[in-house]
Amino acid sequence: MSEIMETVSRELGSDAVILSNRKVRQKGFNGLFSPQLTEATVAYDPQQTPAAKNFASNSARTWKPSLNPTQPSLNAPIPPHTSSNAPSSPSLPQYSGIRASEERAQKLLDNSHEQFTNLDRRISSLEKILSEFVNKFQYVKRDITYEYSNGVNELFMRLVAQQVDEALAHQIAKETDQLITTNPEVRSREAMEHLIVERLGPAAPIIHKKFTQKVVLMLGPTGVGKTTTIVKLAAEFSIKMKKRVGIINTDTYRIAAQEQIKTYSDILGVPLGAVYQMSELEDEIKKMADRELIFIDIAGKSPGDLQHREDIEEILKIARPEDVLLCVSATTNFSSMKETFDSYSYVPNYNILVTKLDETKYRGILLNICWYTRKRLSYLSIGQSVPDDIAEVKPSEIAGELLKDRGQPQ
Ligand SMILES: Nc1nc2c(ncn2[C@@H]2O[C@H](COP(=O)(O)OP(=O)(O)OP(=O)(O)O)[C@@H](O)[C@H]2O)c(=O)[nH]1
Ligand SMILES: [Mg+2]
Repeated sequence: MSEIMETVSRELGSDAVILSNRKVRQKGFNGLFSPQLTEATVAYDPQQTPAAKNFASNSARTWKPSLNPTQPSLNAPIPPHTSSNAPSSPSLPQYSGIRASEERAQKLLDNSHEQFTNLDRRISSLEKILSEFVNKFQYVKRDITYEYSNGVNELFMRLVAQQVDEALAHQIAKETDQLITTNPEVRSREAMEHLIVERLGPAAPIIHKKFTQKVVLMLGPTGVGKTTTIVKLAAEFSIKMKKRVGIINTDTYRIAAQEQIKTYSDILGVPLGAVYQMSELEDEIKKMADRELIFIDIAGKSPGDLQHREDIEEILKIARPEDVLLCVSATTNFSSMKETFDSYSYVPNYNILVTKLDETKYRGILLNICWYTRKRLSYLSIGQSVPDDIAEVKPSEIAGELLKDRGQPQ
């Protein structure tokens, strides 16, 4: 090493730096018998060694001095780059090395570090963009793997865009494919519409038979629109269908709730019974012996509330409602809605009334509900206006809405 240092200093100037060194053997058979060599990589500033300027454009090279320091070019593996303009010095040995002073090397290192950091940043941002892109088109990719035929793909996309559960949309698309394969005369849209209508099942509005009394119980989570819907239905049956209607309110511990339903029943001219304790329910029903339709309203509570469940079970036992309507809001996401349905599983039989459809443009939730619960839809509430904003369920219209061409998905 001391020989090398001496040679480097002499040949390349005192600023030259030895970057690394290692023991090597001469290549080939002779190398087995020759002594070990030391290979050094040296950096120096070509500006300070004018004679070496003609090497400046070359990349890093190694210099292998021989055992004899006076012949440093003996093992130089790379011939020096020569330029007709560049001065050559016969006194300089043919060596190679990184041509930069220590500061210059440091500067280069700093620069490249900065460049790497920038590059790293740009790669990270590209990665982000790419992963967003992949996420966005994931369902398209999954869809493509199914390769539905004859425009079924397009219809499938419309279902998903309407927030039909993807698993359900696939089921329907597959069945549509099978249907049009076995019945080539049927168009894909017709086939899919048929399958949707089948899944929605027939609507289940309240049907009142003459000379009978029917009790209708309205259930559902807090604030979904139970009371408002009862008032709409009471108006529909009393004003339009000329039925004798009564309302029993069991939501009596909230003054506001009592006032709300009292105001409406006064306007409609419909008698209102109030139940403060479940033991009073039977008497209140008896008081309404002349009523053809009795609607029972209950307080909104979390469906998991045990007292609430006991109260409902008590009402079911005493009032024996022929129709139970479970009220859910279309603005609730499907996962939370499933929880609601699960928590009312103790109710033996009910139909579903969906409110607040005016607050969402998606109709997929209606199909999801029927698919998940296997229950039927009774009415749709489509606004706050009493008594107008209530509509009967028309499965073919819902299917039409779900498959409507709305142009390019956003
Ligand atoms: N946009 C819209 N609002 C509705 C609809 N139905 C009810 N509402 C509104 O929802 C709010 C709650 O309605 P309520 O009828 O008091 O709901 P509830 O289920 O009886 O509430 P609780 O008794 O507190 O559980 C009110 O502001 C209603 O006007 C509907 O179809 N669309
Ligand atoms: Mg209410």
